[in-house]
Amino acid sequence: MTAPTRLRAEHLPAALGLTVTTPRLGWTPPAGTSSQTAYRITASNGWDTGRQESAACSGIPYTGPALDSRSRFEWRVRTWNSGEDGTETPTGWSQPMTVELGLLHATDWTAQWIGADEPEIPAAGERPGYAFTKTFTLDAAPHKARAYATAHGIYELFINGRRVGDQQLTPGSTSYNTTLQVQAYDVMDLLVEGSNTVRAVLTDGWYRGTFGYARDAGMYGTRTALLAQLEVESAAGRQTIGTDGSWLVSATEITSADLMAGERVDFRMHDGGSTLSAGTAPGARPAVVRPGGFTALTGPLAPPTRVTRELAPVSITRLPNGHQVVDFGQNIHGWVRLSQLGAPGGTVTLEYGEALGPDGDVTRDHLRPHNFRAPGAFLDAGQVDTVTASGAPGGVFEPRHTTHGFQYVSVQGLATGLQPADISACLVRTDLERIGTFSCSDARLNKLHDIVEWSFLDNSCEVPTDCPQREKAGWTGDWQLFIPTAAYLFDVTGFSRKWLRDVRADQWENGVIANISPSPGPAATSAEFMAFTNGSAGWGDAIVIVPWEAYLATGDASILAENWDAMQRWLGFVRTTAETQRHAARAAQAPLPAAHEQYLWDTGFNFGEWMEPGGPEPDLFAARTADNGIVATAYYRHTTDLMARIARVLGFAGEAAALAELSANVRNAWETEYLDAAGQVTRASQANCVRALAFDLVSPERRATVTAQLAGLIRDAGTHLGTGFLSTPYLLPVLADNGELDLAYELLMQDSEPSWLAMVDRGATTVWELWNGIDARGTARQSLNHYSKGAVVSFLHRYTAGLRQAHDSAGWERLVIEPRPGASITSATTSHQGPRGLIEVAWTISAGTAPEAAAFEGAPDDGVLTLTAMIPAGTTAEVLLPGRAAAVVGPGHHTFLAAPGGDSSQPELMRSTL
Ligand code: RAM
Repeated sequence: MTAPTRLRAEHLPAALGLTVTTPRLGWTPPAGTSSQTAYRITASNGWDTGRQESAACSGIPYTGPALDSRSRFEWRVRTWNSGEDGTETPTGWSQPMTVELGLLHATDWTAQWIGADEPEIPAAGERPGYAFTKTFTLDAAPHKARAYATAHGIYELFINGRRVGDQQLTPGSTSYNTTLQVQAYDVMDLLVEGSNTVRAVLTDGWYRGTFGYARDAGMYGTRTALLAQLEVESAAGRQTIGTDGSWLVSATEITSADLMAGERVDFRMHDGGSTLSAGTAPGARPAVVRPGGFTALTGPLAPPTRVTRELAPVSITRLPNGHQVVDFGQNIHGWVRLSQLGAPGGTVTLEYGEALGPDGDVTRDHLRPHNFRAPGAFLDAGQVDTVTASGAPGGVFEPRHTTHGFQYVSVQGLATGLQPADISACLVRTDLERIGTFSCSDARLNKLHDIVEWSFLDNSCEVPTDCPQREKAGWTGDWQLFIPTAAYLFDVTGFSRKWLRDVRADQWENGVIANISPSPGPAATSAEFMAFTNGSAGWGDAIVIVPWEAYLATGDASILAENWDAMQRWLGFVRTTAETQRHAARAAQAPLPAAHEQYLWDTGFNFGEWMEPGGPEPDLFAARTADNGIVATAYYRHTTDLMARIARVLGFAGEAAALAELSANVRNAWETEYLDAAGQVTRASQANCVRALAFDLVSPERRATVTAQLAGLIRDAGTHLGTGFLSTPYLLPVLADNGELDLAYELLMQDSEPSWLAMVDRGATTVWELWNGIDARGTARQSLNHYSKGAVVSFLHRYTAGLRQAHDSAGWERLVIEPRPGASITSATTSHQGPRGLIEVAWTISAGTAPEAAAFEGAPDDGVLTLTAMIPAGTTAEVLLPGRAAAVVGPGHHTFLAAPGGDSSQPELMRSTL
């Protein structure tokens, strides 16, 4: 019997340690049903909703007995669905999902914050890991045991020599001043009656290690600390073992660990604590109890970080200098696992990089940031680990307290020849579920899709990052550009909610959204630009665009509600800036402002389009006073337009009307200021034309002129794109939507620089920050792993394969299926696991002689397009095929035939089954 599947609590597939007392539940209706008419939830704690007449399958608030710390229940759901003939049938009960709460109150903690006494703290990047150990006795075998742990730093927990859980980089990255995640673990299987040893290893991590472009250290504090509490239930009652002054602190084999610099391990210092079941380490001393708060502690909102994949080397090359260069064939984020450690006492160095220099060895030169403390100089790129073997058999090096972005590792100081089985690359990332796929008949486009996915896999560790090596930072602009693409391919709901919580926490008093979240605020960073560049159009607007996209993906309006206040404060900053400031150049031209100027945002720092191909090196200091009004005002329009729609969703009718009016005024101001009498964009660039069309900045009658201008600029550039960060995602869609589909495909298939396929042809395995990240001479420039330009693959999903949501649909309730074939592509297929179930679209074009074509009356010479679509329960799809009237279909499998350039009045619906 069918049953609902994919049960979720707070959008999470596993819910241990939640700290919300009314978790919202959801499920996916069974395939093969047309719509849900009612549901019933029952739970192990007696909660029973009874039959609820409702089509809702997500966002169902828990309404059972009050939940408190440690509360646990298993819930199941069954639904009633209407079948093909309209009759109602019940489903079976779903598999159960367990929800368990963590510790909700400060008073739940008997544990104390502890740390190591550090009479002298080594320089940042040189700081060792500490072990905290406690041996205790359990009077009886446990029947339930939980560990709750967090840290100021990065911790790993071991019980009786076995690692607790498979999460990495715990407690994860958040804005620590306001939010610190606590992990809850089921540790029953690790404990025994009698003597047990719990041990934690603690390093600097994001809390006090170096981090980001400027390599600042100590951003959240100068002392690391651990908080852990074990709660064990047995026949002897409940026993709690919490961190306190009775724990012992000792040195570890980690002689230094830093997220940017790398990790050094000397296995001769290994005290056995992670593998011995009992005993205290030599040189151990009592831990120091630190004052530490409990208010920032919280459970998970996002899935945890794990090693989700391992890659074997594709080649190992020994260079004349003895270095062995391992190529994993793929740019990846994480670390290596190395089991060939060399002679006892000898040190092996691992240098990680994305590119090779002319000597065939790893180069990190292109990843070195400017040193703002010494203008003209550069900082070290970091990413170097060392390991010293002890000679004990079975030693494995896996630096779990740092991460790197790399395709290659130069292994130095190892006399033995490395074999492929000796080393692998571990992908470390938030364990996001894949929910979308795409492929088509063109191998290079499939490769492009693949490298874009990899860039996201590599930049989704804890927060959406700009790049996994040089900065690893949660840049707002990058995520607002890429979330529509990411949300199609992966479930990024919890991941985005977690990040938005930091974005809100990091918002400035005046409404400015910090460029990077999590971040401790500009006062904690040394580089001047880290302060004045905040508040840029296209970056700050992430507070509006990201919740909006997460809402569209899920239909969960609470994501909008959570961020509404922060959106308003951001808009307040933009609006005040626009209304009270005029750009100096404008003021010099005319002392009195024209009426429309109150709607122009043309002052303050703006990144502008950022990284246009062939453009000058970005000058942040010049951008401080430059007039970027044409970009910033466009975002002012876009943000007010989205906020008007958001207000409508939230039921704020008055605000919606006011925002729509403001948005219309900004739009008119943009048109007045930035279009000339002939209707051309005055600051002619592809980016500005794209925005004019994408953000609806020009009157309908002027769109054709701007489209022609954009097409002209593209042709003038030899049919090459000329866009940078902000407008690249919109480039092909606006062409396709404005009658230039063929030109969109010409750009997509262009393979000379700048283009996406030039990256593919030059061997990219991830998307580059610069269009010429590897230039024609083969030299690497800047990061080779920035996903933003990869947002183009949304075009493949939405236009090539032809699956998108209807304009005002959220949660994939109403679909539009409209394949827009081009570029000699003969087939495409895409799938998306939406909140209501799996959506699949596939089409092929077969020649006029193929059987499908023969069956198709009047089969034209250019073949027949066969489209199949699977539509989940509770969903409708409008099917638009070339030259045919729209057809609306509901749940089920459908097959259509059409002529790619046909002119019949109806799509031929061949088959439909539920
Ligand atoms: C770079 C980052 C990021 C971008 C900013 C403006 O340093 O890598 O991608 O958003 O600059």
